[in-house]
Amino acid sequence: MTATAGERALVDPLPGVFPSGFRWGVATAAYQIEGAATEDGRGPSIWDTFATVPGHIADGSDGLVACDHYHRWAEDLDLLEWLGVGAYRFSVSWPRILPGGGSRVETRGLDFYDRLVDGLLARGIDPVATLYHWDLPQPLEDAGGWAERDTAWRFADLAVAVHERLGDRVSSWITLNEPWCSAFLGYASGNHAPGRREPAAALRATHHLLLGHGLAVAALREAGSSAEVGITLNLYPVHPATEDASDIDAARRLDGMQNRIFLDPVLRGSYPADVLADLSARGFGLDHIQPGDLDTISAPIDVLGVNYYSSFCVRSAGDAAPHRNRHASPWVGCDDVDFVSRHLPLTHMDWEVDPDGLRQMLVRLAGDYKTPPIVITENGAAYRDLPGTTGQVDDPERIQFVESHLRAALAAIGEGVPLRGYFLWSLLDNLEWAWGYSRRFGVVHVDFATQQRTPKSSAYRYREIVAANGPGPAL
Ligand code: IFM
Repeated sequence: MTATAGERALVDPLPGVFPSGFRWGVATAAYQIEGAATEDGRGPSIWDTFATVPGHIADGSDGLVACDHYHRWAEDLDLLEWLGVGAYRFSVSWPRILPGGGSRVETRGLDFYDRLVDGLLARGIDPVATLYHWDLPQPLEDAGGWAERDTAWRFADLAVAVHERLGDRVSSWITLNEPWCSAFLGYASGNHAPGRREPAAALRATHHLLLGHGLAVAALREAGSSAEVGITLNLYPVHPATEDASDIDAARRLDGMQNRIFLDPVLRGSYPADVLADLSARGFGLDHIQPGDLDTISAPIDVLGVNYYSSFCVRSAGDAAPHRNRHASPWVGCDDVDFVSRHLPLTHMDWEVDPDGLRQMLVRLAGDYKTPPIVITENGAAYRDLPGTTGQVDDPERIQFVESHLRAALAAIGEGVPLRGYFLWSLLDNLEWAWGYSRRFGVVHVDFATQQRTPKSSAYRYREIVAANGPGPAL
């Protein structure tokens, strides 16, 4: 494909062109990088509490210091400028801004994001702010957390408080990051904070997260915001392992609980009928879904954020489900669904690398839904990156991962998908939730003993790709 006016070719060896204005960025999240967990009036979040319980975080670590970004933010913004990205996706820490979970605003918390946003703009980088990336204030969890309806309104309060301070400079808002993780890892399997294993609460949390999204969209619009607003979902194509009807049904159910339970309410204003029927058949009550909620949830959005890491191949285990009694499956009602290896290359997370799954998911979204423009708000991989003898960090697997996924994104664009941007996860090695610091996703290596940052070879390569394609203005 040859670049036309207004388009620039992705540097060799990636053939193809990204549309003019395509947005190139990197992403992070507050709890994973900020540290300074008790500074400037920040209150405890569910992750601070969760991390105190032995066994919850694989390496026994916590977010007290993390990448010390709270103090080193200027150095980190310099890295962004060096990378040449046009946008930076960060999240605001709810317990820094509303430490008690109520309406008392901690201005020192807002001051931090004020400095960050000004620092980005001074470097010519668009701030993309995520309002919730999993760090619920602990007092709200003490009152029931996302399983309680009231939490949705508290989230809208956060949106208002942040918008009041930053709304004059932030032109892109993401309400929630990956509500699947908040609801299902947090409340069903308990692998994530708050560590509850209550499937019924996970379903309530799902709905209240979605409701919170809708209320936050409304609050931003009511505040007169002309910024683009969207939600970020972690989506996975789900393939049946065989043509057997039971495997096809297993794939349908898993797809329902991973993808459609979020996509349909937001983009169609209804829960998928088959998902509701499955849940009712399994005895789950649905009375938390109240009249009018779905209208709120399906308020028009300007952008759909897609986080893509892998795809799933599943089969029905029938009565032989090996994990059924060992640990709860996060996918409520899917304890009898087994994951089948396709012997694809694995990342350090043991996630199968399937770039074409990204193309498939994007094409499906554009075909099945009336989607607004789509942005890949996260894509990346963890590998065992170690500094070499001269201090350099070579990560050829990550380069291959990113390039292959960019090719898949280009293919999707070629098939008519309105894809407008790509944010690499992540700028820095950071606290990978229940894996602690043992899994490195950054294009910049962090030595957690010294906090020294070293761009990996993938950072140099991404810089080259961005330079060849242009950072692009806001959508
Ligand atoms: O680190 C996470 C991020 O917080 C949310 N999306 C997936 C990433 C890798 O697991």
